[in-house]
This record gives sequence, structure tokens and C-alpha cells, in this order.
Amino acid sequence: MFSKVFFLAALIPSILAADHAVSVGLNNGLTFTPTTVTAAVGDTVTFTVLSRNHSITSASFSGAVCPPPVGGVGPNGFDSGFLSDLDGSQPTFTYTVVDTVPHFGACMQAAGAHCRAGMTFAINPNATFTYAQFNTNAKAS
Ligand SMILES: *[C@@H]1O[C@H](CO)[C@@H](O)[C@H](O)[C@H]1NC(C)=O
Ligand SMILES: *[C@@H]1O[C@H](CO)[C@@H](O)[C@H](O)[C@H]1NC(C)=O
Ligand SMILES: [Cu+2]
Repeated sequence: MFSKVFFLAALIPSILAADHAVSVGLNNGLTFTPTTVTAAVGDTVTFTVLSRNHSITSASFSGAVCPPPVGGVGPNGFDSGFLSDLDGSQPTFTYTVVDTVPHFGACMQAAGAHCRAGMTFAINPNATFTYAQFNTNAKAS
């Protein structure tokens, strides 16, 4: 009886975890679509590269935003490395959300030129650390 209850309780987080899909380079653009994801701990964000050759890399919110560094900015950062759709393979990268703090990301391609062109996104931005301000910081960096 009790063991069944505990077994079911242990399953609930995985049942409720959601995957959030983000397109990278939709319509050949230097873009992440959508630019903002609101995700719970345990959720995944799956990025699919739909054109060219890009990266999904965590960045600092301000200062030297572009290009984000190899390995990404932590804690709990991420870096897909370069993922190319030049062969039409539409490669994917999945990040599992492990905290609720804002994470900002960008593409590191072309020495930061994609990032400065606005190829940026945010996971769980908040009223203090907004996506709009991050993107402004990226364009100015
Ligand atoms: C993707 O871009 C990186 C960095 O510019 C480059 O080193 C790599 O060769 C590119 N990949 C392809 C398949 O062109
Ligand atoms: C936004 O996130 C930062 C980093 O976790 C936190 O310090 C700040 O209090 C948060 N602001 C709001 C309005 O939630
Ligand atoms: Cu790019």
C-alpha cells in the first residue's frame, strides 16, 4: 500500500515535465524562436537548427555578452558547440532546466556577429533581468 503511493509520487515529476521547442535560424534568420522560454525545474528545452551553422551557448547578461565563451557562462550554463544544418540534417540540442534563475543565451558564430545581430534568447527571465535588456546589451557589446 505505502510502497505503491511512494512509487506513484516518484513518477509525478517526470510525468509533469514539459519540453519546450525552440527553432534556431527559422527561415534562414539569425534568430531563436521563441526568444523567451518559461520553464520549470526538470523541463527540457530542445533547440533545432533549421539553417546555416549556429551554437546555443549561455552568455553573461551584460558586459562582454558577444560572443558567449566556449563552454558557456555558468553556473548551470550550456554550450551546444557548433551545429550545422548546411547538410540539411537539422541537428538538435537539449538543455534540462535544473534551477529557476534566469539564463541567457546566444549564438557564438562569426566571432559574435550573430549575437550582436540579435541572435539571443532567455530561459526564465524576470522583471530584473529581462530579455529585452539582455538583447540590448548583446547588440551593444
Ligand atoms: C561551423 O562553424 C564553425 C565555426 O565557424 C566552423 O569551425 C565549422 O567548420 C562549421 N561547420 C561546417 C559544417 O561548416
Ligand atoms: C531575478 O533573478 C535574479 C537572479 O536569480 C534574482 O536575484 C532577482 O531577485 C530576480 N528578480 C525578480 C524580480 O524576481
Ligand atoms: Cu548563429
